[in-house]
Amino acid sequence: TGTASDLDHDAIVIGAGMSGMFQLIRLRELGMKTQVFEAGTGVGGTWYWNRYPGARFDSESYSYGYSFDKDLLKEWSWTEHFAPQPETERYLNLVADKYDLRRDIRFSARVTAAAWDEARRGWTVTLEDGSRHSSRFLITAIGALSAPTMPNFPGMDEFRGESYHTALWPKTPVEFAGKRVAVIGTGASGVQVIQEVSKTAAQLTVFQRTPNWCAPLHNAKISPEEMEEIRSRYDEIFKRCGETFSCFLHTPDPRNTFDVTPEEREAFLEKLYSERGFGIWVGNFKDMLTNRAANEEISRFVANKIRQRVKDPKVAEMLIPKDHGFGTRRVPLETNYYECYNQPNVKLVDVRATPIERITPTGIRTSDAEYEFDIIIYATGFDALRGAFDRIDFTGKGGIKLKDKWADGATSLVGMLVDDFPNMFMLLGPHTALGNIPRSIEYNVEWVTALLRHMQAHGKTYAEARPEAVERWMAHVMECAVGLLSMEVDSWMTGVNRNVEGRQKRIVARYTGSAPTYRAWCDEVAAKGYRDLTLA
Ligand code: NA7
Repeated sequence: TGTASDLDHDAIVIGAGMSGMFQLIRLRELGMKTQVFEAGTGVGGTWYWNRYPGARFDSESYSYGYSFDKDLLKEWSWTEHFAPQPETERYLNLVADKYDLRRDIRFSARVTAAAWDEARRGWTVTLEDGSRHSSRFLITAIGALSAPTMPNFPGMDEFRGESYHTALWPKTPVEFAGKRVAVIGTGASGVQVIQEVSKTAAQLTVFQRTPNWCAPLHNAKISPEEMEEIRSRYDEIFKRCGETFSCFLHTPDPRNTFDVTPEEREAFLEKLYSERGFGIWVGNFKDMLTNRAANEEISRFVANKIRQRVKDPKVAEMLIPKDHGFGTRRVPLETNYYECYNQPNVKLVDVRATPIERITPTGIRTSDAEYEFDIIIYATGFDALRGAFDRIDFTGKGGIKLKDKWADGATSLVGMLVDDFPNMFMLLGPHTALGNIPRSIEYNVEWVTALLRHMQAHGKTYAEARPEAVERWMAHVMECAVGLLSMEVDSWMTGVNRNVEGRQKRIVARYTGSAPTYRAWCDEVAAKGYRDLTLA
């Protein structure tokens, strides 16, 4: 086994988003010489790349920020209940300044490969520029929704106007006034960008394949007085996020849909629809996402809201999902999204009825029409959860490729380790708890840090998940997904992306248990002295 002196660094972290930044802070506290590689030119990850107009949280801002630093909580003020992207990017830059993080981050440094080096007991990481860097530990902080995907329409390169993917948005402002704009995709990103572009574009045409069930965000400004009041409740806020199912301020109502009278039910749904944030999705009756009849109740309720909000009944029906129930895919939160379709400058095209045939030099051709555009916006999403892993050539013990190991779906121990990939820790790997993501990030960083501290204390330099522990964990992951209506629907949450080879079939792609259950499992691995890992 090599000594650390054979290696350039104690740890290499891939990515300088929320998880990479916090991990760097903790690694420094462990006294580890750390190098972070970041593909972008600045910190922020998701909030660096997704700078499209309208990008914002739909977790309450004060439940989303870092909780580990009390001074930071005192110092920073959110100005809206759901902060827009520029504010979050500013916040993350403030954190980078405060902790002087940039001196250990190399920007414009895209990692292309990482290989386990048995002889040196470490990792060799290759960058796009061909340079190689070695470390004892490798920590992936590469995000769960960070590998953007484009459709495969013929002619995409020939378009003479401007075209952008929402997650690869340029830093220079894009002007829509007087322009004819197309948006392809109506997921959470599409819904946000449509709301914004519709305000100024001369003509906005939305190409929709699958409508999603959207619900009102009810965003509002936070006054300085209100921010003081929120600040005084931070302990309570983060305690609550630690107890709820998916780390949001909202958590399922203990009642079942049919425990109450129809009047009570209607009143409860009305209340949720009128309240801020994800309550209607994750704070609804507890059987809403498992009981078909219950799901039909909420779907009917939201469908009627859409009918009330969209003037043209034909357009309203196009916007109402028919092939999946409310909440079985990610619910985009919106501000006047449905009302956009009442504007004379906004047109909705159903590409199931009239598929896009090609992108032309001047616009888009569908099976029945030719459209001219100045700008095409691809809001076509991500190769979620593991796409970012596939874009790096990870080689583990004995030359095994991560991509091959995961050919039938990712496997892991608590989403953070993979057998055959020693000393590699994934902060947002497949099967970590999702939901309000920074809460999971903080937990995972602390867990990895505690493991490293344990290794330091016991003089260990090697950690690998035991295959039988991976098997036990994966059985739990599979079991959690049984009976969920969301498992019957194509979405990034079930690992389906029709634009990507090998992502056509539904799988249990993510952890669907509760965050407290997830944490209890991870805590137990630690409490039992990491017996689920081979430490050497
Ligand atoms: P999503 O939710 O994956 O949405 C992508 C959208 O793009 C969705 O409406 C797709 O339709 C559509 N799409 C993708 N490819 C095509 C083609 N070829 N033709 C037409 N339409 C297409 O990504 P988002 O960025 O909105 O959100 C991802 C997550 O990030 C979100 O859940 C948040 O948690 C943050 P489809 O539904 O596949 O028919």
